[in-house]
Amino acid sequence: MLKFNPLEKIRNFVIIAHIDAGKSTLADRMLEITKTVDSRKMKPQYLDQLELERERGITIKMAPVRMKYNLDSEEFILNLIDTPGHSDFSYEVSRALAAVEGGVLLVDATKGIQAQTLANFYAAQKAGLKIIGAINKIDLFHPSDERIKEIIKQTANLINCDPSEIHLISAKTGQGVDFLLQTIIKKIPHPKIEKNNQNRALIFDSLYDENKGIIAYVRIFDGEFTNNEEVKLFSSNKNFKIKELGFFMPNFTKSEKLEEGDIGYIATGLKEPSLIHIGDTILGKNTKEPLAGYQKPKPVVFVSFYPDQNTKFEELKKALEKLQLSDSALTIEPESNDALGRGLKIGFLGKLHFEIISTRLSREFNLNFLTTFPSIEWKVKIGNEEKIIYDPEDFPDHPSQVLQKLIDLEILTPPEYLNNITQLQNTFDLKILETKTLGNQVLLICKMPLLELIYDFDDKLKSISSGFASFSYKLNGEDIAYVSKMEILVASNPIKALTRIIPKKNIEREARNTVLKLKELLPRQQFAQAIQAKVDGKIIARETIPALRKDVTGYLYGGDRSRKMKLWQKQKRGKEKLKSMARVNISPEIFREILKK
Ligand SMILES: Nc1nc2c(ncn2[C@@H]2O[C@H](COP(=O)(O)OP(=O)(O)OP(=O)(O)O)[C@@H](O)[C@H]2O)c(=O)[nH]1
Ligand SMILES: [Mg+2]
Repeated sequence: MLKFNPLEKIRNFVIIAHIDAGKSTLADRMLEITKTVDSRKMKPQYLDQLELERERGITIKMAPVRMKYNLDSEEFILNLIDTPGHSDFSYEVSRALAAVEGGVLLVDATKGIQAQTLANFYAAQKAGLKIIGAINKIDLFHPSDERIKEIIKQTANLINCDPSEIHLISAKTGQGVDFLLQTIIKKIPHPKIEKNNQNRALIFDSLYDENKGIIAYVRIFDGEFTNNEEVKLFSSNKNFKIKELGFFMPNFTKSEKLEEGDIGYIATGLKEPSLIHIGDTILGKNTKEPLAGYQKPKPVVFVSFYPDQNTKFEELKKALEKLQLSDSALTIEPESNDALGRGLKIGFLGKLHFEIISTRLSREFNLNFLTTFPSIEWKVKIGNEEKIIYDPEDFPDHPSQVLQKLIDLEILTPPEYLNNITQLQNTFDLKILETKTLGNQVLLICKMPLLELIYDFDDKLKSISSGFASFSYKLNGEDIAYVSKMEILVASNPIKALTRIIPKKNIEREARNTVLKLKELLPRQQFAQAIQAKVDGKIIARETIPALRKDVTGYLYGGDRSRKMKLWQKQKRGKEKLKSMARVNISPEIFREILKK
């Protein structure tokens, strides 16, 4: 008699797509069909559990969930990982890809194939996954609509399958989702053992828990793990006893053991974040060799964080390290500044990533802090010395040469917006190198300085194309940059957080725009205050913030009001005042306003 192999009953898969294609909504229908979540508890985008995910209507974290489904009176285990679509969170996607055997590539019927559809598809293909194509939001179309036929054709072309294999679904109404689940079982291969007699788990994500310590999200590749077992972390060479293990249902649900092919969690009881590395292997009995880990992404946006008011440096550091456990794309390095003291230089994968972390730090950890202006990495030469500058404040006045990073950019658009996109070359330092046709869309191959992504390139591209054009990019090469440092002075005192690096050719215009915007954004005081932009020792733009009306110090400073008033009164002239101006807290929203072209 054939030995029953439990691996054959498991399917591990991701849902991948461009932002807003309906991945989390599709996950909702799967949770319902498989009765994983009680219908009374169901809410839209159920797996988006972070407060910020719900507020912004986007997925930030990947979310694993274990479901059960009966097909031909056999019960299958379906481990689904929902992924984010925004490119700032693409590291979440790539880690999820390494934990599964297959994926559903979702295409939004109202948009067709988009830039992240392509980027995610190629990443999944490289990871060797079996891909099933599905066109979502079909409820918005008549079945015979020509546009749908075209999207089916293009999706089939991309995946290299027959158009008849592309699923037509509505994550909203549930149409076609049951059939999709059956295809997942039939077409996605079941997990296979990598090595016999080994016990290995890949850590693809983690989370900090006050009681259980660090919880590792794992894919068991070989062998099994049981409660209370002594195991070891490969890279930190740290032994620990498994405190608890189990599955995502989608909440943590205890079990006795995790077996090969499973996706689940292991509570380590460890409290020290530096011991757990994403991509590390947990080694069980008789096991020495690790699994292949991940290539870490390169951060592109840098912001320094300094503790403020009652917040201590150590608290800020600990909070960031806890966030890093569940957001391993973050990089953290200590830093210090004359006026601001000890701080941390944080590397992000984009502007949105920075905004999210900044908001989580103040909301979830209740911390007060100041940040510098979001910056990219500048390679600066002064004489023979070469330095990498991340904080605009450190930028020298007369460098002999400055190098900046460039990106290869791919823009995918319906042809009717081609003209508008070409016009973007007037606003941004964008060079369109080549245009190709891709089905009924146009693919533009472009080059652009990375700096332009800090501005509102993404929003502008979206608005000039009614949301139809999309882009993806990768870092590639560097070029000489002609840039200068611009400082902003309020009542003659420089505000550190507003110092930034700007291309010389735009500097007059940027200076004017910035002081005009700040005039609106900064609070008024008892007396009229000059607001000035200074470059190379010269004031090149000036506005006046009119006097009072009412005191709105709150806009400028975080924290409690009576405290602020005391601070305000205590504030002395001269050095004291200069220091306090250096400590002005600028919110990510103000940065975003200033960065609009
Ligand atoms: N009409 C219609 N709307 C849908 C369908 N699926 C999703 N939507 C809507 O599309 C929007 C985005 O849905 P989400 O499920 O959050 O999309 P997502 O792909 O998870 O987005 P990210 O995780 O941020 O990349 C929401 O407003 C959904 O209600 C569908 O089948 N039909
Ligand atoms: Mg989502």
